[in-house]
Amino acid sequence: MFNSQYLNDVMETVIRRNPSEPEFHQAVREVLESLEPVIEANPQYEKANLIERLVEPERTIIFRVPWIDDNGNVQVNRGFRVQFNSAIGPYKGGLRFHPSVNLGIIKFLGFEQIFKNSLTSLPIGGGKGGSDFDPKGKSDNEVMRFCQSFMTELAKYIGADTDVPAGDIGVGAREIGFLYGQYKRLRDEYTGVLTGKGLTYGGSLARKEATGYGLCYFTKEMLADAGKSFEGATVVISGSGNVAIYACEKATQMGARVVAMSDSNGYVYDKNGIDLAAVKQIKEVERKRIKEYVNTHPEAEYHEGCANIWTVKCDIALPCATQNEVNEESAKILVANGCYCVAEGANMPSTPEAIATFQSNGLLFGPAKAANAGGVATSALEMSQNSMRYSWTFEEVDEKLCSIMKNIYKNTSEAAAKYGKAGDFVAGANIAGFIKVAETMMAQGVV
Ligand code: NDP
Ligand code: 2IT
Repeated sequence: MFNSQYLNDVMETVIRRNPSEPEFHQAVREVLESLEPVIEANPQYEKANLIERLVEPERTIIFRVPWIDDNGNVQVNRGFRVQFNSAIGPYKGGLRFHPSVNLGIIKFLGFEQIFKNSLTSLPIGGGKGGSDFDPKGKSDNEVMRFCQSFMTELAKYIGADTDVPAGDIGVGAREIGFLYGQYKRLRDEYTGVLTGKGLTYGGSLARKEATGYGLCYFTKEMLADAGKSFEGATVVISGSGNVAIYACEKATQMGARVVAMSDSNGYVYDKNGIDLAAVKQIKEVERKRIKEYVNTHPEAEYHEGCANIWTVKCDIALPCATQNEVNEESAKILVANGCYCVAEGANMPSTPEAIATFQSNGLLFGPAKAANAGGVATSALEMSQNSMRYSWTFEEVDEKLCSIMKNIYKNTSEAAAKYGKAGDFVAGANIAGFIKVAETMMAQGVV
């Protein structure tokens, strides 16, 4: 329940109009809670029914994706693209291929993307898409046939100035390559319609590293404000995909010791510090399970059950796997073990109860919208380079990423303080992200 009747009404409408979408409700509720003081201070937003417009996607596309597997059988998946908000730029956001994907998950991701993209200060609107296709265990040819079928429909709705998808869970360089190849073939256009592209066909240096690196740049700022740093800290990172790997790389470069990483089956604990080259070999090259790590590192331990990674004692926790992977129980264990900082690489990895536990115990808490915005920010830099038909060096992109993350921390922290919630970066990120979108929507009229 909110103090504002208007926000209560909007929340009720969201639940009524979007039944069976608990993740979407969760993402909306968190943002509306943060916005209470903003709505109170700006009655023009309620008058223009701005919030009810904000929670309704501009366009939702759902489509059949038929493809033929290696045994000649016809398979059918469901494809989604939610074009949530284009106030400040073309829809921008990743594609997720995972069996758990459904409309509610894509909507929560697309909704959060609006505020995250606004926080980057770059001109990108919010969108998200994906499919319940599971790339795991599929051959490269099956993945290619799926991607070609998916893009055959999606191509009708996207474009370099309309909607620019990228990767997310299950969509990496291989998938982006197949998707791009099919788009180019269908449209006969060589444009920056996707980001995360390969370096030989318009990709940006440092995009692969950007989300994980950006997470560490943001966390470094947050720690510094509290007189702390990564130097000598023990870090636990969940996941072992794109975000987790490059978070591990940067945290290690910054002097931390990352002692645990996971996948959806379990986690590895290496008290000597994770050997990232081994993880890259297992996950990026061989596409195998994290438990393989102990075959080459007998001193490390493998434990079944990914949620138990939060029982590993650490100073800093970086959840980089998936939504709601840290619940209240895990949060309490982290607190009891002396963890003093949690920053989210994944989208919405902490449940509302977990966030409340972190904040009430005085931990530094960096919410996803701010902390993982480096990936999409670098995607926007890829779009700039594509428009210029030019590419910056790794160092140039990395430097821009670093300054964007510093700026996000500053704006988040200042917005929280301005609305009487100093140190509450959840409120700060939601408010700072919202203001730019809200002012733009007001300026553009009822659309
Ligand atoms: P990847 O597919 O590269 O890696 C995902 C990792 O998370 C894998 O280790 C995977 O394990 C694990 N994982 C996935 N689902 C679950 C689950 N249900 N339970 C436990 N572990 C799980 O994806 P990314 O690294 O790109 O994405 C990770 C998170 O970061 C997501 O929340 C994504 O939305 C977010 N994100 C990604 C960005 C990007 O640029 N890629 C940008 C911003 C946020 P397994 O192999 O067993 O499935
Ligand atoms: O959640 C995210 O911000 C992403 N998956 C990256 C999106 C993008 O367009 O680069």
